[in-house]
Parts: sequence; structure tokens; C-alpha cells
Amino acid sequence: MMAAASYKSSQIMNFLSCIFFRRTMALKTYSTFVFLIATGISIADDGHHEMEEFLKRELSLSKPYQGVGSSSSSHWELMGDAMVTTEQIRLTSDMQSKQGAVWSRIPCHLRDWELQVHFKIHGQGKKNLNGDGLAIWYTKERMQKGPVFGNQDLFTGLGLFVDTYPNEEKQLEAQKTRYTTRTQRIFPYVLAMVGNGSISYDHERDGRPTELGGCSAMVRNLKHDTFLFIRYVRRRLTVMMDTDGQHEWRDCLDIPGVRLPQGYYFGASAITGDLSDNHDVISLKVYQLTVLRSEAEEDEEGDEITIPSVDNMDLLRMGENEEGWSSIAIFFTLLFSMLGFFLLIVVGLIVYSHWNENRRKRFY
Ligand SMILES: *[C@@H]1O[C@H](CO)[C@@H](O)[C@H](O)[C@H]1NC(C)=O
Ligand SMILES: [Ca+2]
Repeated sequence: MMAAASYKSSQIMNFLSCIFFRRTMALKTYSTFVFLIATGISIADDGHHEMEEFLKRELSLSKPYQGVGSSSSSHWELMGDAMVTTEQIRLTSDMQSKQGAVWSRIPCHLRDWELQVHFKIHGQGKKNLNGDGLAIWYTKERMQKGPVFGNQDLFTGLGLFVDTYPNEEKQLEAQKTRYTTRTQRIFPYVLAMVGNGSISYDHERDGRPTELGGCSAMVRNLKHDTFLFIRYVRRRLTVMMDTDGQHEWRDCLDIPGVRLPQGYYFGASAITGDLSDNHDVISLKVYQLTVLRSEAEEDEEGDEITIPSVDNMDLLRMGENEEGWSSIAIFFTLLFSMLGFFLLIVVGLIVYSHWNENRRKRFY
């Protein structure tokens, strides 16, 4: 009797530890997964790779803007209200209902590149009484007027927006509803979006539904120079800002798995509405990056990209979704439901073994 009981309990213990082990494994996998989301899925690090930069003059725009806006042989073309001065390309002046753009005439066939944008946004309006912002583009289309910072909607490629007016917040204020602090964004807000020709930019919500990533940046009416830095290497999109006058790059966003075709055009555009600002571009400098790839990396990136897309878009968006759960909440819910499940099994097994023993007792 004794032997049988201890055999049984050790069997139960075995069974339990087996379950427990499997649970912990699952939990481990899950927490790794949550960790990846929490850290913005940043596993690979480009810091360990050698890279060479090489300025591509034919793709760049800088002073003196020789022939820009006047010569058809210039590599850059103006549109709308944009005008060239000795100091800058002014996309819009500080007046209502203006829109302007400057576009490269030469498609960029670089695989890995870096774009350094020297820009300036300034005007008479007080804080939040200015608008609407400027955009930097790497798109299939060029020279198209439209509502997305002066460019067309349903664009194909990358758009990086320096949004200076919080449309969504103002609208909610008017409706007397408030943000939860988690979802509020401080403006000006820099935001990245990848379009495939059928994704619309939601102006009323400042692009929130299609946001890939972003950051706040106080870029308006500053005495010092302001820069944006966009790097595209190994399908990884990194944006940094230098807006504090400290000559230091500050991280803004870093997203792996961004698929952008080659042969698109660089451009910059801006728009004003009821509210306005001067939106100036001082330079757009394109660098070719020479990246050494291992054979495995070559294979991985071997297939040519024809339509822009972003891997794991759902995962990226999970943390930002207002209605959705934060990764922490999901983690704890899962943790506690697993513990609950575990407890239930323990109780169940104890009850079962008691019942079993009672049944045997009845037999003998
Ligand atoms: C563009 O993206 C949307 C949303 O991810 C998708 O539904 C659509 O099929 C894509 N269009 C193309 C042409 O790939
Ligand atoms: Ca806006």
C-alpha cells in the first residue's frame, strides 16, 4: 500500500514537473517575444559593421542651387509655391494655403543609402498656431500635388513627416475629450510611413493609423541649424535628428524589415493651410553606403523588391493601438492565466488521486 502510494505520487510529480517545464518553456518564448516588441525588435546592430560613405552629388541638393528652378538641365525641379533664394529652397512662405515641393530628376539606384536633410521651420505664429509641416520623400512618383504635406496621397514609397500641427488633438479638444497620456504625442512630431500605392494618409489623425514609428522634436523657430538623418541599410530604416544645436544625433526611430525598391526619387514638400510657416530646405545630401554582406545576408535579401512593404507591421502597430493591449498587459495576463491553469491542474490531480484511492479502497 505504502509503496503503491509513493509510486503514484512520484508519478504525479513527474507529470507535474513535465507540465511545469513545458509551461516555463512557453513562458520563456513568450517573454522573449514580448521583450522583442518592447525593445522595438532591435536584435541586429549595425554598429559592428564597417561602412563607407560616399556623397552622391548628382542625387544631392546644396548651395549654390545652380539652375534649380530655372534650368531644365538641373538635377532638381521646383513645384507649386516653392522658390529658390541664395540661402535656401523655400517650399512655402509663412502665408496661408501654400504648397510647394522640390524633386530630384534622377532616380536613386543605391541599395544602401543615407539622406542628410538640413531644414528650417520658422514663422510668426505662436505655438500650435502654425502649420502644417514638411515631408521628405523617397517615392516612385514625383511632382504630384496633393494633401499629404503638399504631395499626393496613396504614394508608393517612404514618407517622413515633420508634422507641426496636432490635428487630432485639436479635434478632440473641440469635442472636449481627452487623451490618455499613453497615446498623446507631443508636436512637432516626426513620423515615418511606407505606402504601397493603396494606403491613405489620415490627415485628421496626423497619420496615426499608418505610423511606423516616430518621435517628438522641437524644431520650430530655433536659432541653430536643424538636421534630419535617414539611413536605409540592409532593409533597416533609421531616423535620427540633430535639433538641439549640440551636433549630436538623437535616435528617432529604428525599424528593421522595411522593403523599399530601388530607382525611386528623393523629394521634399510642404503645405500651409489656415495656419502657416516658412518651410525651408537648405540641403539634401545623399550618401552611398558601401556595406559588406555575408553570403547568408545576400541570400536573405536576394529577391528584388517591387512593392514597398514593412515586415511584421502588425507587431509594430500592436504597442500603438489605443484599443489594443500593451505588451506588458498581455505578458501579465498570460503569466497569471498560466499560473491559474497550473493551479487548476494541481488541484485536479490531487482530487483525482484521492478519488482513485477511495475507489480502490472500495474494491478491496
Ligand atoms: C498595400 O498594403 C495594404 C495594407 O497592408 C494591403 O491590404 C494591400 O494589399 C497592399 N497593396 C499592394 C498592391 O501590395
Ligand atoms: Ca498634422
